[in-house]
Amino acid sequence: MEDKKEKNKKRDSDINNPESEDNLIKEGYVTIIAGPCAIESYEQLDACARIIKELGLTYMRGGAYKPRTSPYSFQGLKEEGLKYLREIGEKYGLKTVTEVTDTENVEIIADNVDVLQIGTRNMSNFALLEKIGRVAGKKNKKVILKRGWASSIKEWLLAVEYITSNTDVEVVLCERGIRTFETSTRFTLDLSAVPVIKKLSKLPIIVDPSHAVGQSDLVIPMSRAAIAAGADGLLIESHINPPRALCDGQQQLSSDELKELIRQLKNITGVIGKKIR
Ligand SMILES: [Mn+2]
Repeated sequence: MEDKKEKNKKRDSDINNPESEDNLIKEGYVTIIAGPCAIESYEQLDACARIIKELGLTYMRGGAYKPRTSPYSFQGLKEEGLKYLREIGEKYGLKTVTEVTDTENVEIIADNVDVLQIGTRNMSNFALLEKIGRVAGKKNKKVILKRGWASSIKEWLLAVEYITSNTDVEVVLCERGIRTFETSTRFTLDLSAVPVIKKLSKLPIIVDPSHAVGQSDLVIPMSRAAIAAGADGLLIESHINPPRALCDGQQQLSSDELKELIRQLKNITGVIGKKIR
């Protein structure tokens, strides 16, 4: 572990180079990545992007390939969704994040977005992690690695090594809740992971409260807590019309709720000496 800490330390100094606008995580900033669970149409994503830009944010998320628990659920617009994400990202000057679900779609996703996200179901898919590391390194893309919902922090940090084994690529961890006996939230958001990761490694860590709690009214308080705990950013699901969303409607913030979230977070970031981007 010691060698890796040194390696991550070195990488961290590159990542936090305040001169670089290209970094997903910047020192002194909280990076808020907002956007819909799934890209449903050009118009839907365009309307989401307009709000995100108005709020002064830098990154937009949107799912094109959707790994769903049920094979009968909406599976995403796939290549068509990637095209919308790229076009709308360019239109508004927003950087883009989407999930990679399979070794088959790594290249096409890397050709269309800025950040490749690895979901909770794939944290232990080591062939996929290695391929994403290789492709992201070659094409100069960033990687978000979500924690497996039944994975320990040690297993999570070891998964990073599969991504970085053959390449030097910016990896950002994302805590998204773990499975416990508690049923009043979708998962249990393990916010202690934030300071633990800060203690064990030099990797940046963001928090996804949306999938952790699974209910939109709990997203704002847990977002506040995540930032106060030292998270470098948030991954937030937001939708122009959550009740009509094709997936995860109950946990996506409406445009007004997203605005309220940013307003409240500015109070916290002001106190801890950071800015929102
Ligand atoms: Mn979702």
